[in-house]
Amino acid sequence: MSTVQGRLRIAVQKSGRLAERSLDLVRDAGLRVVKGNNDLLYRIENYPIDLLRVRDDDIPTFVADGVCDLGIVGENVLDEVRNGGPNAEVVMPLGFGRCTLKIATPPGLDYAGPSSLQGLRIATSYPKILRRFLDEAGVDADIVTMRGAVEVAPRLKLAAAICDLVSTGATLEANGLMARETVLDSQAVLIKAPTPPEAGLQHLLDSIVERMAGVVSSQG
Ligand code: PRT
Ligand code: ZN
Repeated sequence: MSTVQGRLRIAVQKSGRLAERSLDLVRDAGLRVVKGNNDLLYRIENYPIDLLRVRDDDIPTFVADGVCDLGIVGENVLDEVRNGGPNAEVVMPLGFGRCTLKIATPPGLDYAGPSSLQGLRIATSYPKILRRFLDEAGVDADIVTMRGAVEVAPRLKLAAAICDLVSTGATLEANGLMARETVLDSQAVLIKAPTPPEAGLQHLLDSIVERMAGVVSSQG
């Protein structure tokens, strides 16, 4: 390793639902994480690797641009951020962070399938994924993009329906909403840059991926 000039970078969520499990995976793969004095960057002390700790929304772009070599992010975010240019490649699903993007409405709405959404306003943090779903269903509806608190939109009359992530269903229930359609099943995935790492780091990258795969498969 002494001839290696650079360091690999792995993008992980700084704080939130994927943060802890992402660090666990890194540690279980044999990487010793040391917290630096810089909150954005953790160092791996036994390999030339750094963890870049960022908002999950930034991870697909960092990896697509090759600013980071690997990343851990939800399929929902990866899908929403995808654009026309070179994209990050999915290496493997990681078996955590499972959730489902669902369309939900108040129970009073007479619902007989996606066509019942025709002409309605739907609030979501995932406008691109929702638009694709509606287009495929041949439904023309208005999408209102909200960064958070999507579940309160119907009560505030901001929208007639929502499209939001669901795991236990407690949030929908607490807000008196009924799940109507599944738009996307999601879990955390390992992604990699479309371009190889700088010279000398490919072998390390391959071995990290291999060990992570071992950890994931041992967790069944
Ligand atoms: O700050 P940053 O941008 O990094 O984080 P964030 O706030 O955007 O995301 P975060 O930490 O909330 O979620 C990160 C990822 O975890 C998501 O992109 C999903 O891939 C995954 N995940 C798994 C979930 C959930 N389960 C989940 N239940 N993300 C969000 N939720 C929310 C949902 O939006 C709703 O508000 O939890 C609520 C519903 O949960 P239940 O259990 O009541 O159904
Ligand atoms: Zn986010």
